[in-house]
Amino acid sequence: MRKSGFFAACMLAPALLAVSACGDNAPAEEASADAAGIAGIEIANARMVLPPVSGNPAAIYFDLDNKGDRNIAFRSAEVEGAESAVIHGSMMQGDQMVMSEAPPVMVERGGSTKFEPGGLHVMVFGLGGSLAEGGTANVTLIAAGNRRHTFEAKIQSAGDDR
Ligand SMILES: [Cu+2]
Repeated sequence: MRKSGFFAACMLAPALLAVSACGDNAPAEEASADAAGIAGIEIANARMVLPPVSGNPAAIYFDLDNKGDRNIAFRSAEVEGAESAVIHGSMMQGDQMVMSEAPPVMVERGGSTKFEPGGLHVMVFGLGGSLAEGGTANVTLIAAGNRRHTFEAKIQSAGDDR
């Protein structure tokens, strides 16, 4: 009895160590989470491409890594200075590319996804004057429970490389 208790304790120890090792990293991650959004979410290469014709919607692309410890489903988006923003998916319909509102974008822990031309993107409607070429747009992705992750996207013209 005593012996099995001892072994049980030994079995537990590595798990406890692992948990406390994770805990050691937590303060830094949570600090940045408070400032910038959801812990573990990292955005790279974010850009907002202006429409070739003024008055049309713009599109936002970026690479997203989920380095956090849980899966996250992003349901919607907001862009400061725009009337509205919608997460769009693209698909081929016959020989035409069509896009429509995407179902929630699930990013598993440890996983990543790309918002890219011809695929997922954030479509931005009603661009205000503050959203001009060479500037930055404040983009917020919103997950279940109204957890929000805000990042900056460089604003570029339609002619630039996407
Ligand atoms: Cu779109």
